[in-house]
Amino acid sequence: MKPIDYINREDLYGAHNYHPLPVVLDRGEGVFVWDVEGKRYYDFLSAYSAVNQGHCHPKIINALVQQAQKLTLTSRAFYNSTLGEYEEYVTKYFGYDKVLPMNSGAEGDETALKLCRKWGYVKKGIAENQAKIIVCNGNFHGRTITIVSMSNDPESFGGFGPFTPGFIKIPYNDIPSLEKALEDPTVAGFLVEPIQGEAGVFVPDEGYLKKAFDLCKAKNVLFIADEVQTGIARTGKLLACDHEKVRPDILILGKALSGGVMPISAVLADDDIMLTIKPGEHGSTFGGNPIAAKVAIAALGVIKDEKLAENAERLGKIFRAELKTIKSDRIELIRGKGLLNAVIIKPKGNQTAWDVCLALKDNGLLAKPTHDHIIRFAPPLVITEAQIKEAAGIIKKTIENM
Ligand code: IF1
Repeated sequence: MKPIDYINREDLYGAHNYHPLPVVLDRGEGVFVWDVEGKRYYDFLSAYSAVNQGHCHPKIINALVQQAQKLTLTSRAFYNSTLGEYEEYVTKYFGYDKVLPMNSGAEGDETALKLCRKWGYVKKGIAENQAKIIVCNGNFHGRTITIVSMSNDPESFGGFGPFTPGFIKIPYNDIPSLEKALEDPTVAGFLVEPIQGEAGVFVPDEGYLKKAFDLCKAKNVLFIADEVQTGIARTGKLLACDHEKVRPDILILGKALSGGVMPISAVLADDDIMLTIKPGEHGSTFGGNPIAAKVAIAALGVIKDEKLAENAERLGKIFRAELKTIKSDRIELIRGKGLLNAVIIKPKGNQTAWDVCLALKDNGLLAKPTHDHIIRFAPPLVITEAQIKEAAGIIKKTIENM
């Protein structure tokens, strides 16, 4: 089969809810992926930051295989020998009393929303069905009906109404708007991405998260951080909130919690919040399954053992400095934190960021455009200094030649 045959088969039998770059991947190891013809690429998407630990990390794959041969799923109708081990590990790792395990990032966000509302009624005393949650324009929290109800991007919500009520939308990175929204006594929570990923790696002003957190505290409102994409070492700290020493009341994790091996998400909170949800009120068939438990322990272990937060912090600085040496009028702005970066491309004729990504692919580096004019660069965090310099060289050569 040729690459085009794989592409046509997906096109014929799969729903058309994606428009992938025309490359057919077959194998991955560390920072590299290979296509079906054996060509090697730097992976500068890392499956949207799920593969922070690198493709097929041997320690994570070993945990997966070992557990898969022993016990895969019990459901939560019974106790098992792995869930408690994971719950103890992950709560101590991030410093929370409790964890609620789910699968996808969207489920993590949905869980956090339910938890926040429940806390609002049980602890804050908000009248039944009145709880509101403040969200930010430009957000991306997933694809469910409730989550797209929070979105102001027509591509996400258009055609999918009616929507879930109970959200107040304010501009991101705007403290006065938050202050105003917080005047409503029925507000239970503020949900925020510490850096907006889908919006094009939009980094808020320094101090925004801390000020927002303090304002929430003053109004007895829960600060909920969606660190599904920014968390687990991606931005140069374990959590992006750590840059401002903010400890979210509710923390949502996903993606790299499994190192890209399977869908694993988690919501972390202290007892005062988490224990407002009682038996039977929330759950998931697969959430916290034995394979996920072992995989997540291994994936988090790799982050610490290989000092991936430190690596992301150091190499992120080198990467942005290298990109700034690109001599091209096509580059409008380079921004990011750690190894979550984006380049804003000025359109030239009818050439867009998509065309730049096609040229990068031809030169052996995979990245994905977002919003026509932004390219996200987020390699696995196991990348070395020599590799990041070589990759930056590919980007430089590609853009300068366009
Ligand atoms: C797709 C973007 C990235 C997320 C945050 C929750 C979720 C995501 C902050 C939901 C998911 C994804 C999903 C992916 C594209 C992608 C993405 F471009 F859309 F914004 F990563 F940058 N919170 N992000 O970023 O997690 O349910 O998917 O596990 O194809 O939709 P999920």
